[in-house]
Amino acid sequence: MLIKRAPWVKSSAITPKNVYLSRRRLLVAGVSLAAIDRDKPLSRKLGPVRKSPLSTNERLTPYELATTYNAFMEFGLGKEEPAKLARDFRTVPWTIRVEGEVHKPRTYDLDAVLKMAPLEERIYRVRCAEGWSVVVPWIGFPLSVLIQKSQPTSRAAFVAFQSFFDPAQMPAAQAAQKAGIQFPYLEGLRLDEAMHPLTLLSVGMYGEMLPNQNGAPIRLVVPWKQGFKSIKSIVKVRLVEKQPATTFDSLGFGFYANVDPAVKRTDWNQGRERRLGESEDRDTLPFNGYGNQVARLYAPTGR
Ligand SMILES: Nc1nc2c(c(=O)[nH]1)N[C@H]1C(S)=C(S)[C@@H](COP(=O)(O)O)O[C@H]1N2
Ligand SMILES: [Mo]
Repeated sequence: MLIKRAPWVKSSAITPKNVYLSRRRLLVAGVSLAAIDRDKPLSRKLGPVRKSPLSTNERLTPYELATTYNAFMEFGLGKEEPAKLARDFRTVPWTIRVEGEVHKPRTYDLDAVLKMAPLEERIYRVRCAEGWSVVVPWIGFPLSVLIQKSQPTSRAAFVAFQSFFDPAQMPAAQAAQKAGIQFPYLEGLRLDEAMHPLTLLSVGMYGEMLPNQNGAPIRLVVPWKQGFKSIKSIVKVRLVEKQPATTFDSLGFGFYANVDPAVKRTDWNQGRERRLGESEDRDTLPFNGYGNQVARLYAPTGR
C-alpha cells in the first residue's frame, strides 16, 4: 500500500481496548453510546433507533478514529483537518431540496427528514479509494423513502446530489480548489442504485447526530462503492434523465465506482486496504463485500 504514514495508529488516538470492548457490549445490548459519552451534549442523541439485518457484525472502528480521520475536502485536504476546521460549521437551520424530474418537488427541513421514516442503525463497511476503510454504525433510513415521496416522473433515470458550499465557512476548500477540484461537491447514482435498500440517507452515527466532519446533518452512505460516492452535507437531490457530472468522475475515478479489487491504478492499490485502527492490510472484496445484494444491478454488462 502506498500510504506513507499511518496517523490512525497513533496510540493516543485509539480507544483503550477495555473501553472499546465495553462499548461494543453495550451496543450489542442495544444501549446507545450517547448514554455513556458524558462529554457530549445529550441533545445530540438520536432515537429510537432500530437494528437492521443489513448490518455487518464486524468490529466497529473506534469513534475517535472515525471522527478524526476524515475526507471532507471543503474543510481541507489533510485527513485530520475536517475534525478541527468543521467545528463551527453551521448546520442549523438546514434544508434539503428534492427537484427535477419529480411530480412533487419539495424543500424539507431537517426535522421533516428526521420524521420521514423510522431510524435504523446500519453497521456498514465503507472503503475510500485511497485504501483505508471503516466500519461505522450509521443511523438513517433508505434513500428510496425520500425519492419515492417526490414521485419521480417516467423520465427520471439518475439522481444528482449536491453538497452545501460556502467559501466563507470553508476557507480551507481553497487547497482543493488549487488542485483543480470544484465545489459544490457533486455526486450521482443511477435511479436503481439510489432505490436499492442498502443505499442509506444518514443523519447520524454511533447513536448520535452526525459530527460536522462526517457530513452533518445529512449524507449518503453507499457501502458497495468507493467512499467518495457517499456525499456529505447534502442540500440538493435532483432527479435527472442523463448521467450527471460528479466531482470524482471528473477526476478520472469513473461514475459507477463500485469497489473492485481488479481495478489497477497508479496512485492507490485497489486490491488491499487498511481498516483505521488496525496494523495489517487486508484484501479488498468485490463490491466491498456486498456483491450478494448488489451484483444483480450490474449484470450482465457490469454496469
Ligand atoms: N461533500 C463531500 N463529501 C464527501 C467528501 C468530500 O470531500 N466532500 N469526501 C468523500 C470521500 S473521498 C470519502 S472516503 C468519504 C469519507 O467519509 P468519512 O470522513 O465520514 O469517513 O466521504 C465522501 N464524501
Ligand atoms: Mo475517499
